[in-house]
Amino acid sequence: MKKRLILILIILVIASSFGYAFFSPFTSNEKKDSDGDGIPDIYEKYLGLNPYKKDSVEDLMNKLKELNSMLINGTISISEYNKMKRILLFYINKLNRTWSK
Ligand SMILES: [Ca+2]
Ligand SMILES: [Ca+2]
Repeated sequence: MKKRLILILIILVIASSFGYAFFSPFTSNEKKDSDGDGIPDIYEKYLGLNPYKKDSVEDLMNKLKELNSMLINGTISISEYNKMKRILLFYINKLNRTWSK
């Protein structure tokens, strides 16, 4: 009786870890980095970068400048700007750290 309960528990744990892999937003899809520049494809698409061409810190800085002028021109909302800026700064930081190693 106890053995059966343990078996059911084990099956539940395995099933839920599979479920996690299927439904988690942080799956391989999110981490997929086609050009290997350290920025996942989904963020590149979101930021308007090319997911199949390596981007450098300079490219990201240029994107940031572009966003700044978009904000001034009113072609981007402040919340969208903040979201994109946060992602850009994160990857500028990350690439800087990778390069200085
Ligand atoms: Ca990339
Ligand atoms: Ca890229």
